[in-house]
Amino acid sequence: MALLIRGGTVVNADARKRADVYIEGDTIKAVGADLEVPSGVEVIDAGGQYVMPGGIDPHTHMQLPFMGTVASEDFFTGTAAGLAGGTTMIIDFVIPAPQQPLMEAYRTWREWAEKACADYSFHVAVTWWGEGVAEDMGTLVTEEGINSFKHFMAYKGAIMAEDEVLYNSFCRARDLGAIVTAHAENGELVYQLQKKLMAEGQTGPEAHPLSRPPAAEGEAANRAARLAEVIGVPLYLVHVSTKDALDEIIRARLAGQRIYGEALAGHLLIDDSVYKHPDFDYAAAHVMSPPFREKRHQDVLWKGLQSGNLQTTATDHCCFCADQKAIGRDDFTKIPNGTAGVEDRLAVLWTHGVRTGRLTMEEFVAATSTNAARIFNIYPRKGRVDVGADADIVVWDPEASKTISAKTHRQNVDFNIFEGMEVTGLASCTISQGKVRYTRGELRVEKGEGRYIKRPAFTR
Ligand code: URQ
Ligand code: ZN
Ligand code: ZN
Repeated sequence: MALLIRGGTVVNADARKRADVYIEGDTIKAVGADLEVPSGVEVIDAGGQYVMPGGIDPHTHMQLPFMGTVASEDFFTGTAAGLAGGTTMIIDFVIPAPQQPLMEAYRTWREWAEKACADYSFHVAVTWWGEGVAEDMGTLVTEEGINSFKHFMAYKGAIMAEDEVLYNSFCRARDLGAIVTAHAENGELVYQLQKKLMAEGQTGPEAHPLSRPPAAEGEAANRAARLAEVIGVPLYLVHVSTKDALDEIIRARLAGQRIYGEALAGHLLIDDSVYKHPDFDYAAAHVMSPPFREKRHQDVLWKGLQSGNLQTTATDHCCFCADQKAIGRDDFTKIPNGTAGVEDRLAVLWTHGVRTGRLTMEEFVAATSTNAARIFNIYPRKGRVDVGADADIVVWDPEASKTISAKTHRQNVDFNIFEGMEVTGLASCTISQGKVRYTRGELRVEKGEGRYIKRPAFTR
């Protein structure tokens, strides 16, 4: 199977150039102007379009069992929706229950992900410490190609990792040449504020952001950064949503610490006014953690991306339909946390990033693909349009536009946090493993075509 992408402008994180791209099998074989290729090769006309590395979403939760229910998007529908939006790889999360062997949970998630139609990998969460955890972490790194371990500092009574767990896991990850990642909110503070708000009769979704103030994120970001500094392990903070947390990253980076930050497309564009909406379903649909914030944080996050203090963008795609969100109708602490985004991330960031001048095209590529590949050690196999790289490519039509809506999206959820948003800049064709999987509105996917991508440990 061979493909020629003709007439486009190739955009990588470091440069752009007018070039054709020739693919054989699942690998890019040539990149250059006016390529001569064998006859009979399928040609994709990329004239007037950009040819970029397929998006990598480093933060998704397909079919996650969480807060008494299961996320409505599974690995097939979620990776298909990603392909429709130009994302060709996800990094999801194995989240063991406390006391559950990490390898047991890992095998379960691997089974679930078999149905994926695009490439995937996993961060493995360390939700407890004890007999076998260190050993399983070792097996995951040396045999399963896991090089990142997640820590939830929130969700007390469920998957929250206390400092002792953080300390032990961070040390073990360091010794294995792995990176640690963290959901940085002070879970005890959130738990106490939730109790206080409920006792005061504030039971609706409007209380959700009140229980998770920016200070709760800033404290945990500092604690995670300080632990990582003393222990000597690289740290990646997921869904950085506030100036408070970003300031901690900047402080640590200025001190020479190896620390990275991720911004969600939602946190860059949606503010906390959504929780004041009178309709429960609307407000509850936006309940995720950390919550959408006051507008002032959005400009800070955009500046974080522009300055390189935040390196990646993601979606934290974790879908719950209205009937699931209604579990928390009388108690906001029981509303399953999570929102969607895997299909819309690139179009939203192109429209509000590149078209506004906040990001150059190269910075867009870095933030949607290349930096995640670099940080999680799969670059340049992923995250670059170049000879020898995987043929995961998005042909991007900068003039195509649409209105985002749950009525038309491919995500398996009945709500879209970007509902009604006009976006300009869309994937016209998405290529995964050298095959056209999406073209001009048509998905050509089959369950099981996705590959599990191993990510090697970092050389010490
Ligand atoms: O915290 C996370 O990242 C998971 C449980 C998804 N939910 C959320 O609200 N972010
Ligand atoms: Zn989280
Ligand atoms: Zn998450």
